[in-house]
Amino acid sequence: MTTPPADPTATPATALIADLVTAVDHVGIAVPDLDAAKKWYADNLGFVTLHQETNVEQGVEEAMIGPAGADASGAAVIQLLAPLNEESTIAKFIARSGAGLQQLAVRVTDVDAVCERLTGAGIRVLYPAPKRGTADSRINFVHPKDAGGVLLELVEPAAHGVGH
Ligand code: KFV
Repeated sequence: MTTPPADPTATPATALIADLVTAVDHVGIAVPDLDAAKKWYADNLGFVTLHQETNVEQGVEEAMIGPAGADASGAAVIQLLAPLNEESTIAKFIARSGAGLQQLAVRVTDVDAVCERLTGAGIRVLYPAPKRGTADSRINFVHPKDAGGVLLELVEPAAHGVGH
């Protein structure tokens, strides 16, 4: 069964940030060994590495993986997150919960406006101003305690990128 593309004009205008959210961008998985995780997804799902970088501020070596072409189409992908050091939020996460799903990220058109609206509604975002994310995106996070137990990332892609 195929699902028809969503009609943006059909989105209820009453939702807090509905007009600013365009897609599920990625799910982030905390992994202790990036190369081993990439190999597992390549060997079993045929996923390729679409992008890889080190983000020192976030304490991660990360790889965006998915079906070939997922980056061009803007489809949701998987972000493998390995800790750079013991102080990394990913190291803390793995120590507490083990490897596994660490975050869900949604793509937004204006992360500043999103954060302003969320904060105004009493929903905690982690940073007073967005930080640099994957491929020069601008990111912030909703605290997991204010998002049903899920760390929710808000991603505004760089102007030169499709998504991710
Ligand atoms: N998911 C769900 N619950 C979580 C959680 C997570 N990822 N991390 C922490 N918690 C829960 C935790 O179990 C605890 O619950 C509570 O939140 C506070 O934990 O019922 P409990 O036991 O009280 P803390 O404060 O001990 O946790 P801590 O690890 O110190 O901080 C949590 C948090 C969310 C503030 C921290 O992980 C954070 O600042 N995360 C945002 C940055 C991040 O995750 N960076 C790595 C990914 S970089 C990335 O995604 C990039 C670069 N990108 O572009 O996409």
